[in-house]
Amino acid sequence: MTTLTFALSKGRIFDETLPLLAAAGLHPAEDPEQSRKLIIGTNMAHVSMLIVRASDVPTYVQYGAADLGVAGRDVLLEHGGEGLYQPLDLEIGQCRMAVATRRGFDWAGSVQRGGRLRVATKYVRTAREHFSAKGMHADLIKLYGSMELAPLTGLADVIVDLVSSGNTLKANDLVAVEDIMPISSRLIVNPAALKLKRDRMQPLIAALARAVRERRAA
Ligand code: PRT
Ligand code: MG
Repeated sequence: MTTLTFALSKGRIFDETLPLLAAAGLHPAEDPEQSRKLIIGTNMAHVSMLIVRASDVPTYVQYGAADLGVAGRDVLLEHGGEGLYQPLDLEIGQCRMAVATRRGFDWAGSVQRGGRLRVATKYVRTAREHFSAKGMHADLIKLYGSMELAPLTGLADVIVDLVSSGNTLKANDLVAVEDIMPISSRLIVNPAALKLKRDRMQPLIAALARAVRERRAA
């Protein structure tokens, strides 16, 4: 019997994917926030879940260590998307990728001058493409967390980060000066698994697509 492994990250992706999975009839046997298990069974004997870090989900699926998964568009752009089929926008984890600066930073002037900018971000690839398309020279500084601190400490002039409510920026005296793109989470699938496990995969993808449509209509 073919089995399916589904890679998910804890936190907002898991929480927001759960109702879609439930609508597709799939229920994890444990709560990953409570359990230390990294492989979690489900009510469907042939489906199990892998709990991995958000930025590792595309890697697991690309190499076939997981058959499918859920990843943010931000994460997929940094990964590059090689070896991944992306059949469905799940419309969860919605936010936007934006450029932010310290309140009072002369962003308009610096764009006009086309000068050098120091940019701190976790999203180096996306940031590089964005500034190069604007014809601006960006010195990129890779960070792994709390980008908001960079402009406050003089590490960078601007950051490229995700913004949802805007509360984090506000609390740190930062302002979004430019939107780069809207972000949401996508279903990603290993192309070989899609072929070899089509009988198991197709009904699950179809059920998730239906759940997304129903959620949108609600
Ligand atoms: O935590 P870890 O380093 O393991 O990974 P991660 O931080 O990438 O994972 P997680 O679970 O925090 O985020 C998973 C995915 O959720 C991301 O890849 C995005 O696609 C999506 N998502 C949606 C967000 C946000 N909204 C979001 N607001 N991810 C992060 N944020 C952060 C943002 O970086 C900023 O620090 O929340 C803060 C801003 O929020 P507001 O509401 O104050 O504007
Ligand atoms: Mg996080």
